[in-house]
Amino acid sequence: MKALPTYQQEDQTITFHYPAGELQLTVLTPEIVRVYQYRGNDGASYAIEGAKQTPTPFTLTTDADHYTLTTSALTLNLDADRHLDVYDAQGNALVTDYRGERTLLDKGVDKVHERLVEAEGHSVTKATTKANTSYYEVTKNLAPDEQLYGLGDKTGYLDKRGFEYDNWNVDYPDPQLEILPNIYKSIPIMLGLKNGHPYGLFFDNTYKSHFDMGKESDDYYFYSAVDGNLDYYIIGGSTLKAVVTNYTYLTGRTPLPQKWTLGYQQSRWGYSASEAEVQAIADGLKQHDLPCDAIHFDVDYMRGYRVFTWDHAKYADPKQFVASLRDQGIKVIPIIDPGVKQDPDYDVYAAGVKNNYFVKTPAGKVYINKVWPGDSAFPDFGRPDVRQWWANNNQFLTDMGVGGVWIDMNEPATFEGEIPDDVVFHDQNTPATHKKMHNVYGHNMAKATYAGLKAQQGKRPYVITRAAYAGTQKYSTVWTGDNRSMWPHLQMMIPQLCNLGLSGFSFVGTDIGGFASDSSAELLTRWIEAAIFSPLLRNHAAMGTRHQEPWSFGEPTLTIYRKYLKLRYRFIPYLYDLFAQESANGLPIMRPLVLNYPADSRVRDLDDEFMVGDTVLVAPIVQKSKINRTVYLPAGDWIDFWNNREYPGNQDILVDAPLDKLPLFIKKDTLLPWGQEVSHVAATPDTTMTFKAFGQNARYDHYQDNGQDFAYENGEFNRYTITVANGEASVQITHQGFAPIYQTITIDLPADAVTLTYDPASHTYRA
Ligand code: MIG
Repeated sequence: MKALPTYQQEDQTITFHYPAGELQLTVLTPEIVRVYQYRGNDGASYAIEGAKQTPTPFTLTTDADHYTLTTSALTLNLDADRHLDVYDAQGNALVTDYRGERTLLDKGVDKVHERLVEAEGHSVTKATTKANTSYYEVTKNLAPDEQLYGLGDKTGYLDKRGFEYDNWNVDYPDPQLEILPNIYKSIPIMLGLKNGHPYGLFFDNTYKSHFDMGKESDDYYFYSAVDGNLDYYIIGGSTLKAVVTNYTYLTGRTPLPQKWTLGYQQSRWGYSASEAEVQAIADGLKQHDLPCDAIHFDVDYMRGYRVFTWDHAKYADPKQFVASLRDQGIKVIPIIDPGVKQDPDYDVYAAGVKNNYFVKTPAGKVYINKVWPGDSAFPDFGRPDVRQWWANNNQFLTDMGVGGVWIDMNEPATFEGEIPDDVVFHDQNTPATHKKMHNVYGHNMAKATYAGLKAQQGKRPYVITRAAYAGTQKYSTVWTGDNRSMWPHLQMMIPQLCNLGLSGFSFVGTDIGGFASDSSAELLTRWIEAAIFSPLLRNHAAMGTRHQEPWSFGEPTLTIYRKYLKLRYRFIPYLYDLFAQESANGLPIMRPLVLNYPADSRVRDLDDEFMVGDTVLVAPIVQKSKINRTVYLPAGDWIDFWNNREYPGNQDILVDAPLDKLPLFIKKDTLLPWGQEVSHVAATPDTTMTFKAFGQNARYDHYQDNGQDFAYENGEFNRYTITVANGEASVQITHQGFAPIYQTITIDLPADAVTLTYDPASHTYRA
């Protein structure tokens, strides 16, 4: 038997001295343990900020052939061969090292044929071998009953098992189908259910890395990286929800957004080419009675695509125009790209050159590649001073009165080939490479933008980014980039947004109607229905595609679209409540059924239904020409939102869904806040709130604040508990800190409605 390595313990970190190198285990909390091996890479995490280690009791014991580290939630066995096996407190295996050799896939192709097939233009998926792609590998056992989730924005299905993915932020023009290994974001958190037991694994390495989620073999999954330290976190928790809460404890949570950001947003690449075109869209929305809170300005508003400029040839007085839209209830969200046009007469470029703010070639010249403005330089966002400069540049936009900033192309994407690996970027203040900093480029740009908006606006910053790394959720919302107007992309929206949610990204959305290619009346209709609960609700399309504004296809599209936008505004107080909870527990707004019902094997790979919070179940039509579908209802009783019909759960039901119907179910004994019918989210606080009861017994916690700034951090908010017991309604104020408290609260019961009035003397609500 091999001898166990010696070890040293310092506080909650134990360093094991293996002949092949040291391995460290650090107990951060009872449910989070870090596994670390220094491999020459210095620098701190971009995903994790601040000290996350809490004083945690644990024991370390020595058995004949392994050490055992035990916390109240996890048991880790580490043997003489560095194999690590992790169990939950009940002894169920969660994450255990695979002992065998990898069995490389045999595709049955000899070298001669491989060359022929490739010459004809087909790609041959080769086995990933140790030699060509990986610097190290972490290979874990797969159980026959094991599902894998998370991984951020990857294409495909809810259960990632059977697929492989890369972590390297890219802007591919190809349709984002399930065979694409990577798109814009790298969020290397995977969650698993092994024989029903939940766990998370977070690989904190910014270098290019690879996940094989049991594609190569049914017996194992593996993670490999081209460089970087071995640095991963084993995350336990008694439920899948607890794992998500623990992961977001580590990497952070989406902060409470401004309330209006939950409103509808209209966009198209091209609108902002003139004031008149934008005004026509605002007029169209108003004329067609479509509620809306924002219009996005794509690259056309700038002067020759120079960031932080506004083309005065197209806009007589941009500031005044932005103000006028604001008066019409519409906020402006301009786009900003990282590439700064190479033009010595342009102040942003000149300042960047003068202060050495741009990334450089190894020879020390400003690195230039082409993007929208032509030859451009790229800010070195890893550096704190560059982030501060970029934050300050946003003053140009905030002075204009914009509502938020949309950041794009920040993978970074370039037109003339990828930036070479060795271009000099900085990791904070230390020289590093593109190879190391690529995957956190968008993250750092988002962080800088957030800081600028926060300082300049004093409001909760609204940033929307395309590229991201784990932890970017603290600074920005995300959209899923350039999808297409095709049914597979509507289908993919559900698992993609659900997996983003499980990966810590709660404020997410897709381009409704599809970005590239031409939309159609039916596709747009089904898309707005399916997306109506996605936190980020934006219709966006590429220049040159068929118009897909809600009125573009005439009737019945317009009427149906309007019906769902109005429904969305009714649900905004609910979504806002979910964000108030999310900022404390990290649980996503839009979520797969498996998060709420992990014990139900029927929902572990369900791709065409999702839930909003714990009580709203959505089963959209995502296939062309369908007018009905089966809906799986999990445990409990369910009420059809449209006709109040009740169904027991644990069964599939067949539901009619003609073009204007989104199948929607509410769990029995639920209360939901029900917003007013408005055209824009009000800037003034509501004086009244309605709650709709589904069933005779329910309880609901509701949150209210000014919906805009950070005053809530000083206690300026109200919390209410609404209770319906045997059909009797009552309201308790559980926190009172926001002066404009509701004057009346109405509870819509199945049979009648009750209105309670606030009594300032007793701080209570009375009939
Ligand atoms: O190369 O700014 O994903 O939303 O409309 C295209 C133009 C650059 C890509 C974004 C898309 C945006 C477009 N941009």
